Parts: sequence; C-alpha cells; structure tokens
Amino acid sequence: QSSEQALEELFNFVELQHNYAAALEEIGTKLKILDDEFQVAYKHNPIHHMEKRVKEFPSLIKKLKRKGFPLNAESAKENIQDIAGIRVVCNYIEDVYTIEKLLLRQADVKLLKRKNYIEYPKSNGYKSLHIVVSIPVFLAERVKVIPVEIQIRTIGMDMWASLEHKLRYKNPRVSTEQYQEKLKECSIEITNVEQKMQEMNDEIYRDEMGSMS
Ligand code: 0O2
Repeated sequence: QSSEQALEELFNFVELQHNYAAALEEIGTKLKILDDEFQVAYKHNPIHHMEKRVKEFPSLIKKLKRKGFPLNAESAKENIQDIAGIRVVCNYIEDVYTIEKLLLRQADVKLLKRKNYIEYPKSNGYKSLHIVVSIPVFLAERVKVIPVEIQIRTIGMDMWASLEHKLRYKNPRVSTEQYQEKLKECSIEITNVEQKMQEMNDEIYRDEMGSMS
C-alpha cells in the first residue's frame, strides 16, 4: 500500500469514528428525553445512567482480524455492528423493556438485531438486552444511516457484568473457572433481589396513585 493510500485509509477511519460518534449523540439524546419525560409524568427515572463509547481504533482492528474481515474502514462499516455502543443501566427490570419499547416506537429508529440475554441468559450467568438499531445522521452534505449497539440492563446485571469482565480481562492470574459457580449463583440471586425490589416499587407506585385519585 502506498503512503497516499494509507493516508486516505486513515482519513476514512477518522471520518467513520466522527460519524459513529454523531449517531451515539442522537441515540443518547433520544434516551435522555424519554427519561426526563418519565420523571415529569410518573415521578420515576427508568434510566440510572448511560455510558457511551466509539470503539477505539486498536480494538476495531483486533475485531476485524479476529473475524477474518479486510482491515479497512469500508469493511468495518459493513461487518462490525458495535462501532458505536451505548450501555443503558436501568433502575428496574421493567424499565429495560419500557426503554426498548419507547425507543423502537420512534419513526427514525430501525431495529436491525435483537438478542435477549435476560430471557435467555448466557451459560456463565450474563444477562442484558442487546439491540442494534440504525439511525439517520444529518451531515453537512448528506444523510448517513448508522448502526448503534444498545445494551440495556439493570444496575444488578451491570454490577455482575463489570465484575465478570474484570475477572476475565483485567486479572489474567485469576482464572474465571474458579469463580464460575459463584458467578452463576450471584446472577440468580441478583435476579431474585431485583424482582423483589420491583414488586415493592410497584406497590408504592400503586399506593401513590391511589392516594392521588
Ligand atoms: P466490549 O469491549 O464490551 O465492546 P460480536 O459483537 O460480533 O462479537 P455478538 O454475538 O453480536 O458478537 O455479541 P453479543 O453477544 O451480542 O455481545 C457482545 C458484547 O456484549 C460484548 O462486547 C460485551 O460488551 C457484552 N458481553 C457479551 N457477553 C458477555 C459476558 O459473558 N460477560 C460480559 N461481561 N460482557 C458480555 P465485546 O465486543 O466483547 O467488548
């Protein structure tokens, strides 16, 4: 590859990251608007917090290599759906589905892929709802339709995933296997606790509504 081609490819990657960051902003704003509206209407915030990231160049290249795809921006656009990723951490399990429903109801948001690891947890105990949506981004010269991966989960599921991720990647001296059973147990216990908390919260909400009528 000539240095000019290499430079052009670098420019393509920079442009790609810029466009995906814009798509993340769009989705993040939509989610924030929904959360704010919920607070006004129902005195409840479904979203506890959100984390956004555009996949960094080295991990994008690593993923393309791992999957055997060509190492260029065009191939990344075609083959990798989580270049733009947003994690939405919700207060209660029902909030996960409320957020999904309200987002997918919007005319400019199109569902491309859905994996429900809450209903069908991974064998290690991982739980989360993953959806990939596309959204139009209005740039100076044209409109680009860009995919964004959204991971929606509860605080408990997020706590579990953070620890499991830390055990797997951050500390290679510790084998995940030695924690396998404990992790599975925690995942089940977290679900039980979150269900109980959801029930109590529903009761309080019903009481509040009752006293208002
Ligand atoms: P990072 O650094 O989080 O971005 P693919 O994305 O193509 O590899 P697929 O089937 O679309 O494959 O992926 P999937 O299963 O929908 O979700 C992948 C992402 O979900 C991962 O991203 C993690 O963020 C999260 N995830 C999936 N399984 C687990 C798990 O067992 N534990 C934890 N902690 N997180 C998980 P990346 O790309 O691995 O990394």
